[in-house]
Amino acid sequence: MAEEPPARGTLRSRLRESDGAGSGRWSLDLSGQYLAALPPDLGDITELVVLDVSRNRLESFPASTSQLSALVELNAAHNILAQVPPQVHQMSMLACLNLSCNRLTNLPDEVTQLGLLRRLVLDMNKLTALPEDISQLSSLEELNVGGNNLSYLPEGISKLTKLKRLCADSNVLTAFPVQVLQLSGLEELLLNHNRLSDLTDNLGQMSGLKTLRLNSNRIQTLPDSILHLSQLEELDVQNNQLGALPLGVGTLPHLATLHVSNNPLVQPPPSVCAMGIEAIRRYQDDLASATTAVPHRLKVVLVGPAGGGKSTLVRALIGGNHKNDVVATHCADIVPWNSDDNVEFSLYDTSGRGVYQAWHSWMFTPDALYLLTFNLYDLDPESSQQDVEYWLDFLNAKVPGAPVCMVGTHTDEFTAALRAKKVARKCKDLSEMAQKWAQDRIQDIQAECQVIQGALAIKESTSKEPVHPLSGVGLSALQRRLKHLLKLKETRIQVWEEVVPVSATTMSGIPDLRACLVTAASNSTAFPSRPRMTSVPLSWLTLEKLLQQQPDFWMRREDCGRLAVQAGVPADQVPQVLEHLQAVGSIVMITPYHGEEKVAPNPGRLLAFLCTLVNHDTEAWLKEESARFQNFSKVQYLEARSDLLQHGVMSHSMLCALTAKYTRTTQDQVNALELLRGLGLSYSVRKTPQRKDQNSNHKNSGNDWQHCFPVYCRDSLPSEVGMRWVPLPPVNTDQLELGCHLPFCPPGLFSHLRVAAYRHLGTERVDWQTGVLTQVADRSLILQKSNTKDGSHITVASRACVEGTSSLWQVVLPVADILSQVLQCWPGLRHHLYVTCAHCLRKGVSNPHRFSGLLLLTPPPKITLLDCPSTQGAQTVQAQLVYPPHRDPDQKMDSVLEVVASKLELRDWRRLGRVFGLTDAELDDIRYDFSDVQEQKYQLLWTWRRRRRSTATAKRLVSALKEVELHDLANAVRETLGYKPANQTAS
Ligand SMILES: Nc1nc2c(ncn2[C@@H]2O[C@H](COP(=O)(O)OP(=O)(O)O)[C@@H](O)[C@H]2O)c(=O)[nH]1
Ligand SMILES: [Mg+2]
Repeated sequence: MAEEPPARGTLRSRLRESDGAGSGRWSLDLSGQYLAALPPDLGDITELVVLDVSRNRLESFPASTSQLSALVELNAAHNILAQVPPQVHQMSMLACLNLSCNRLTNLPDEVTQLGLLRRLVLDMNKLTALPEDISQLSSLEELNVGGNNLSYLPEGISKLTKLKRLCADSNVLTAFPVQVLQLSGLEELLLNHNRLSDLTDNLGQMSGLKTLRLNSNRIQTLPDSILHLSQLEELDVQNNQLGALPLGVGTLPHLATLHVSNNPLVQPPPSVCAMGIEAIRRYQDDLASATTAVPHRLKVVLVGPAGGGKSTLVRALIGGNHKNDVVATHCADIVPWNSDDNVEFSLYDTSGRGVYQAWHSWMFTPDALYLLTFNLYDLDPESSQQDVEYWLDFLNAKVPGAPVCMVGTHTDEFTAALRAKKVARKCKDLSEMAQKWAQDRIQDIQAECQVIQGALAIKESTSKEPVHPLSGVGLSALQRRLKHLLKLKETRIQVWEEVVPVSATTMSGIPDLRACLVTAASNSTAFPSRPRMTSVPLSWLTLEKLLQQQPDFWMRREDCGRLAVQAGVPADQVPQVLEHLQAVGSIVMITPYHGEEKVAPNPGRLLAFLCTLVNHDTEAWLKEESARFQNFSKVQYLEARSDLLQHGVMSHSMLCALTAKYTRTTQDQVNALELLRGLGLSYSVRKTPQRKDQNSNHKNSGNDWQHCFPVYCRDSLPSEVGMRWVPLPPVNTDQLELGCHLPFCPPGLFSHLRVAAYRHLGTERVDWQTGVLTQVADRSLILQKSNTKDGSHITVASRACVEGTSSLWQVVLPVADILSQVLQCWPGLRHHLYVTCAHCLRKGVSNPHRFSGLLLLTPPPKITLLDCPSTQGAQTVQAQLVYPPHRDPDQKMDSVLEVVASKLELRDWRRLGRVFGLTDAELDDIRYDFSDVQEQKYQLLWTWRRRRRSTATAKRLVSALKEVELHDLANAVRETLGYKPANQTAS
C-alpha cells in the first residue's frame, strides 16, 4: 500500500543536520516509507543538502524539486521512476546521484550539465544508451551502469579523466569499449556478464587498474599486454572460453585474487589453476623454460579377442611389411610409433587370451584411445553380438568415459568382386552391435532407476508403506543409489560410430586408420577431461627421463616425488605430471584396492616381470629342461609343476627360479610380492602355519612360503568341499548369505577378491576356480562365484545354529567390505549387493528372495521377524539375518588397524604383541612368516583380532597402546574413530 506524502509541517521536523549539529548540512531521510509521491512543496527546504528518498514507490518528483539548489546528494534508488527528474540539472551542486533500481529507459541530456557530479549510479535500470555528452561530467569518479541493456558505451567516456570506477557489468556489450583505454586513472573496471568475445591488445594501457572483472563473457584469449597492468590486484576471468593464461600472469606483483574456473584451460591445466595463484606462478615459471612445443602424444590400447589381428595391425600401422609370422602376444607389447605427422604414439598391444585378461587391465588407464579389434571376415551378426558386448562391458567397467574406436580386420579375405559391399555391410553390423549394447545398458540402468524412483515416491506419499522390492530401505540410501546410477549412465565409454575396416596384409584402410589416430591425438573433443598438451614445462620432460632410467619395474609414489624434486617439478605439480605421463602412455599408475598407489616408471619392464609368472603356453614355459629349473630334482620339479597347475600354488623356489632375473635381493622379492598382491594376482602364505619348531633356524630363507595364484586354480570342485558344505543348511541351522549381482563380471575380479581378502580368509582354505571354502573364527565360510542367465553372482555365506546367528555377520561382513573395496577398482561396473532370504535358503527354494543390499546401509528395524516375501508373508525370517547388527565404531576397525600398522615403530612391536597376550613363540612365528616389516605389523594386529574376536575392540586397542606408552598412537586411533584426542577431553 502506497502512503500519502508527509504533510508540510512534519517535513521540516524531519530535517537533520547530517554531519552533526552546527554543520549546516541539512539532510532529509524519507527512505523506505512506501511513498507514492513527495510533498509538492519539498523544494521550499532550499537549505537541503542530502535527500534520501530511496526504497519508495515514486514515479516522479514534484516540480519544486528544482529549487533544491544546495542539494549535494540525492538518493532515489529503488523506486519506480521511468524518467530522471528533468529538473535535475538545476541542482547544480549535486555530487552524488543514485538512481539505482528504477525503470529508466534513457537519460535526458540535461544530466550531463551536472559538472560537479562525482558519483552517478544508474545500475539495474533499462537503459539502452547513455548520453553522448557524458564527457561533460568531468568530475565523475564513479559511473555505475551495470545491469542495463547497453550494447555499447558512448565515446565521450574517454574524456572522463577522473573516473576511478566504471561498472558496466551485466549488459549486452559485444565489443570491448576501447574508449576506456584512455582512462589512465581507472582503478576498477567491471565488464563481467556481457557478451565480449575479444579483448583489445592494448588492455595494458590502463596502468592504474586494480580490479578487472571479465567473468562470464565469451573471451577466448587474454592479451599478453595484461602483464603491463602492474597494479592489478584482482582479475576475474571465470566462465569464458580461455584455453590458456598469458605466460607470466602469475608474476603480476600485486595480483592476489585470480579467478579462472570454468574455462577450457589447457595451459596451465585446470588442476594447477584450481590450486591458486601460487601454483600458477610456479607452473608458469617452469613453463617459461620449457621447450616451445612438444608433439602431440597419445596412448592407444589395442584390445579384443585373441587372433583378431591386433599385433598384425600394429605392425602394419608402424609401417612394417606383412609377414605371416606374428606370434601370439605374451600378455602385451608396448610399441612406440612416430607418425609422419609428427605425432608420438604409444601402442599397447594387449593379448586377448583369458589368462592375461584376468589381470592385465592395470594397463587400461583413462585418457587413452581404445582400438577394439575384430576379425571382420569372421564376424557374424548373430553369434558375434555376445563377444562384442563382452569387450565393451570390459572396457566400460574399467575405463568408463574412454573413447573406443572399432577396427575390422581381415577385409582382404572377402572376394574382390563383392569386397566393398560386404565390408560396408559387416562394418554396419559391428556398429549396430555396439549401438545395441549401449541401448541395452541404458535401458537396464533406467529400469533400476524407475524401481528406485518408485520406492522414493512411496516414501514421500503414503504413511502406510505398500510392499515394494525396496521397502525398508532408507531415503538417503535410495538417493545415493540413484545418483550412482545416473553417473554410470552418463560416463559410459564413447564408442565411435564409424568402424574402420582394414587389411593388414594388403594395407588397405591402414592410411585411414593412421589419419584417424593422428586426428584423435590432436583433438581434445575425444578427451574432454584432458585436453591435448602442445607444450609442457621442461622439468616434466626431465622427470619423464628420470623415470625411464629407473631400474625397478615399479616404485612408490613418494619415490616419484623425490625424483620430481630432482627434476625441478614443484611438489604440487607432481600429480599433474604423473597423470600427463600416464595419459601419453609413458608410465602407468597402479592403485591397489587397498594401500598406497604405485607407479610403473617403465610399463614394458613391469610387463616383462609379470610375464615370468603368467604364460598362456604352459608347456613351453614350464619346460623341465629349461635352465631355470636346473637346480630342481625331477621329483621337486614335478611336484612344483603340479602344485601350480592343479592348485594354483607356486613354491617359493619356483617363484625364485622364474623371476631370478628381476629379484636379485630379498628386498626385491618382498617388493615384487607386494606388487603382485596389489594387482590381485597372488598372495603369499607360510606353507605350514601350525608348525612350531622352536629349534628350527628362524632365519628367513623364505622356503616355507608358498604363493597362491588364483588364476591357476583348478577348475573342478574339490571333493572335500561337498562334505564340509552340504547344499542345504542342516536342520536347525541358518545360513547368512550376502551376494553381489554383477550383470557383467569383469575377468579377474573374483581372483582379485580372493587375493584382497586373504588375511580374512585365513589359511585353512580350499580353493577352486570359482570358489573358496574356509574356516573363519570356527565357522565355515564359503565364497563363490556363479554364472546365471542374468549375469554373475558372487556370494559369501556362513552357517550357524539358529541361536547363534547374530555372530555370522562378523564372519561374513568383512569379506563383503573387501568386495566393496575391490569393486572400486572398476569404476564403471554396475553391481548390486543383496542379502539372500535365510528362510528361502533353508527351504532350498530355487529362486530365493533377495533383500536389497541397500538395507545394509539402513539401521535395523525394531521388529525381530520379517515376512519372507517369496511366501507372500506366510513364513518369516529373522530380522537379524537380513539387517546387520548396528555397526559400532569397530566397523572402522580396518582403518584403525591401517593407522596402527603404518605408525607403529618396529621397536614397540614385540611389547605391543605381549600386551595383546601373544606368546614370544607366536610373535617369532609372525616374524618368521613375513619378512616384510609392514606385513609383520599387519599380521600382529590381525592375529590379535582373529584370536580375540569380540574382545578385540578399538577400545581395547587404545588401552593396549596406552599400556605400552604409545600415547600418540592411541590418540591417532581415537581420531580415526572420530573421538577427540584424550588430552583434550580430560579436564
Ligand atoms: N588375411 C589377413 N590375415 C590377418 C590380418 N590381420 C591379422 N591376420 C592374421 O590373423 C592371425 C592373428 O593375428 P594376430 O595379429 O596375432 O592377432 P591378435 O591375437 O589379435 O594379436 C595371424 O595369423 C595374422 O597373420 C588381415 O588383415 N588379413
Ligand atoms: Mg597379438
